[in-house]
Amino acid sequence: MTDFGTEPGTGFGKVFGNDLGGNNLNIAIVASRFNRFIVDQLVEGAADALERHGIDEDRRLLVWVPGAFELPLLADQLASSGHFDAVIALGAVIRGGTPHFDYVAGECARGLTRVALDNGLPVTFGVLTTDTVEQALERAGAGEGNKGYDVAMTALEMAETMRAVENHLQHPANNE
Ligand code: INI
Repeated sequence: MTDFGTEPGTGFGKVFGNDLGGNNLNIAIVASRFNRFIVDQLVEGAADALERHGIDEDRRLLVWVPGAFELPLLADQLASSGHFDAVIALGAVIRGGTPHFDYVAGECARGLTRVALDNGLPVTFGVLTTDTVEQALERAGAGEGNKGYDVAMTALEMAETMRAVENHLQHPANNE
């Protein structure tokens, strides 16, 4: 059996998570143009988080698609390319103006989950699903109230965690 050593004071041989280092990560954003005045703000929030955590512009890619329903397909193309450590999906589905809200929002969420699991890559869900435009705008504000910012942070943490766990599983002795 592999001896993972002991992380002092934690009760575990090894602990991973909570690392937002952002070292040398390549990050793709796929964003939907529907309700673009809101999604633009999510993209800005995500870019701000990546900037603050040292992801240089040449390590960031942004792809626009027509609507949230199209996000999973592009996310899959990006995730399966082998070029990225995480994919961030951004969009806004608003019930007020969307009779087929449940289909668009539901299939988008389901599709993105599948992309993450099929590719073994973090795909974060930055798609606002709200009853009104006002609620969506509240979640796309400046700083920490911005869902784009939040899911970019999640993408960085997940990418770092998966990288660290993978490295540890491949070479446990190097990480003691
Ligand atoms: N797409 C969205 O991203 N948000 C919405 O609120 C929305 N509404 O209201 O319908 C929406 N519809 C378009 C959908 O995502 C697809 O682009 C379209 O059905 C073509 O496949």
